[in-house]
Amino acid sequence: MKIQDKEQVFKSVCRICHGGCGVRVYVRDGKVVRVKGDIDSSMNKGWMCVKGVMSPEIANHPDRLRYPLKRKGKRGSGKWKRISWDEALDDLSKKLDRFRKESGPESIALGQGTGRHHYMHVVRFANALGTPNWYEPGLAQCFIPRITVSNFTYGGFVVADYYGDVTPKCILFWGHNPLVSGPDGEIAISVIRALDRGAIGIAVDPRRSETARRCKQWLALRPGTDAALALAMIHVIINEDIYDKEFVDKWTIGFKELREHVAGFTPQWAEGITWVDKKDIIHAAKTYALNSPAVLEWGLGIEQNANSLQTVRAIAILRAITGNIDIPGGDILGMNILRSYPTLKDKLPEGMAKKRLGSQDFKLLGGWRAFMPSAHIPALFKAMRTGVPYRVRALLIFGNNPLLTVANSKKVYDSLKTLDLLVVTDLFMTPTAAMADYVLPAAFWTEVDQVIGYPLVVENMVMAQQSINRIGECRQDEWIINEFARRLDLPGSEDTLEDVMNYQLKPLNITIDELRERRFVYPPHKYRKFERKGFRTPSRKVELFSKALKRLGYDPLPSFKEPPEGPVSTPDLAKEFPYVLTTGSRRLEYFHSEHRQIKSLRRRRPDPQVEIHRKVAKVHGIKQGDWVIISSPRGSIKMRALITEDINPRVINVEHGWWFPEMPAPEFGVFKSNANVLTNDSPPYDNGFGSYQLRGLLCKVEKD
Ligand SMILES: Nc1nc2c(c(=O)[nH]1)N[C@H]1C(S)=C(S)[C@@H](COP(=O)(O)OP(=O)(O)OC[C@H]3O[C@@H](n4cnc5c(=O)[nH]c(N)nc54)[C@H](O)[C@@H]3O)O[C@H]1N2
Ligand SMILES: Nc1nc2c(c(=O)[nH]1)N[C@H]1C(S)=C(S)[C@@H](COP(=O)(O)OP(=O)(O)OC[C@H]3O[C@@H](n4cnc5c(=O)[nH]c(N)nc54)[C@H](O)[C@@H]3O)O[C@H]1N2
Ligand code: SF4
Ligand SMILES: [Mo]
Repeated sequence: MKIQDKEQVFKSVCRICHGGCGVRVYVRDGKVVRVKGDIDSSMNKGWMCVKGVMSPEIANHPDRLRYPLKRKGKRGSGKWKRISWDEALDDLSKKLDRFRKESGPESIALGQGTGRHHYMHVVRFANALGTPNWYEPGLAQCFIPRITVSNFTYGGFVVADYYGDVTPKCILFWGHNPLVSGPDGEIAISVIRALDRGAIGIAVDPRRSETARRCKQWLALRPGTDAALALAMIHVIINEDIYDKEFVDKWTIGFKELREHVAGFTPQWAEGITWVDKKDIIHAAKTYALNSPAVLEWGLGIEQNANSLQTVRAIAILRAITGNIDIPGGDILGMNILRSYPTLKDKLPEGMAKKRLGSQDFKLLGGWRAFMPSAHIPALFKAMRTGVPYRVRALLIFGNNPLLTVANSKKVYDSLKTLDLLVVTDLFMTPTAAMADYVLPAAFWTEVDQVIGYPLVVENMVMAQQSINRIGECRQDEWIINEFARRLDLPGSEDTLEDVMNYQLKPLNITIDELRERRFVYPPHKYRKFERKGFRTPSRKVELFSKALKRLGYDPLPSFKEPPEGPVSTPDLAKEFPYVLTTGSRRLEYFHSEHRQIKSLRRRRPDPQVEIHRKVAKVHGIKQGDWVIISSPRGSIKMRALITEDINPRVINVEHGWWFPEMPAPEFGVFKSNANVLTNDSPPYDNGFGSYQLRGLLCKVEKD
């Protein structure tokens, strides 16, 4: 056997999703040939999801971008010229320098996707470059409401405790399907183990999701009405006197105000709004309150609406009045063992924060009280199209596919067309990349170095991901950003990625080299941290009534608001579009708009699917597997019918992220089955975060 034929094994961490599955990566001739779950990893004990297992097919796919490309001919002509990294970086740095001198750094926007290794490095780049305008398509629609509300209410973000000796007795899954959409705070296997050990599951979800199928109770509510359900559950728990009195007395403020506030929010009231039977509301509230320790697994279902702040607040309060915070087997506050990423926020020039698009309107997304101030996407894309309040000339994207993942895709298309410069860094030629002037090839997870704080935001443990091999001229996004920073002589450009990782690891007293050796650091978890110094809120208690929110001009106690588009708010529209539309529930095989070109995954799920209740399918003469036209006031798309009993009969669910790599460039069928052709980016938005409705809109269906 020749020496190079030998298989080498490396230990690392899969990062196709936000997860942290410990893995063994088998490499032959510099190529990843196999990835296996690592039996020694306390996280996943050898388990992996199907995407992770298919990593070699993704890593070595013939369509992977391998070299920097520059557009030849007209934008979107699909003609490219291969260029060197030096040429790409030199050209682009000159252009960026010109834009910032001619039109100010705010005319350059940075875009990125969800929770990737380079996330905070893009924020660092924005600050160093001096632009306040960076965005991510999640944020207002994903995670920022949960993080911000947790910070205001309990002084820190919480995650379910599946890691200690105590198993939760009850798991309330609220708009979350962790058996498939793992993970933000857990991997599916942890949830499965807890359910197997007897935790009682309750699911609040218009669909009987994979997770809901494992639950004792399924509340099939009307999308977008979660706040009403949560308020009624608070009402029941207080009225039935089953709240945790000791915790409430000692560790909360505003209970009296809350009690008065929810007096009218009866299960009867909520039944009319949510379409959930009042008996089921009472039963769910009692089960959750009487089975401590309980965890509340909240997901996207509660954020993708125009009342995200108060919806998330109402649900957050449930944890507090039942005393389930930071106890073994409950929802635990983070250990936050890393030093925060050096984002160079003090380098953003004075006055720039005020120029951040949308920051004046949505203080919790873009203002000074924001967790991680970013631009409001509809405001940013509008500025591209209209030049109001100023022109946005360039957009540099690091791993985001806005044509698929931002609301109202046709408007996104019109916005991108107006740019003087569009640069996309990605693994593959996506429909968004095909519109670019320059396309840069990104590194896959086996080609990346990273310090991972896990779970997201709470950082109870730290793991190392290591670059194992290299494909073509692909480069890690942080390297690309550092090369721009060096050429533009930006602050911080002297720091290498290694320096940044070592900076993060300082509190643990280890270096990145040592972490790679040890693979992870997982200090014993400390519970009831609040008993020493209180909660990290102004009152040092859980703030059921939030004075801080009141001062910012928001309701200090949560309320329900009808979704702006829906059968109640827009009854005339509902005559033409009689069903409530929800979008985006995840599939195991795909991560958002990714993986449609990966044959082993596509084979398992070849077509986009629309979930329709059996009774509705019958009314419209739709049979299993038929192509169906789904229309909203914004447009129409086609998907195959998945006829089921596992959905509220008045609700239609469509997958998101669908494009067809096998269809002709440059569009790759981007408007054919794309959920965001149906969604709306127009006001009204949530008044704190600027969230738009991706769930709870109106639609109609007909056979194609
Ligand atoms: N209708 C509807 N729309 C939604 C949602 C919904 O539920 N419904 N969900 C929203 C949510 S929660 C989110 S978070 C967003 C996600 O939105 P995006 O982050 O835009 O989604 P992805 O398709 O995962 O990622 C975009 C691109 O990143 C590339 N990529 C992967 N890894 C890397 C890397 O390391 N470097 C670089 N440079 N590129 C990489 C992928 O190939 C892909 O083309 O979508 C949002 N859009
Ligand atoms: N395989 C895979 N895993 C992923 C992702 C992926 O694309 N693929 N994306 C990652 C990202 S960025 C995120 S944010 C997470 C999201 O993961 P989750 O938070 O689990 O989000 P979803 O699966 O989109 O939706 C969860 C459930 O909400 C239900 N739902 C829809 N509308 C409503 C509503 O109005 N109210 C309530 N209560 N429920 C509703 C849906 O039917 C669905 O079952 O997943 C992450 N993990
Ligand atoms: S859940 Fe799947 S994609 Fe996510 S880290 Fe684990 S194996 Fe990778
Ligand atoms: Mo997300």
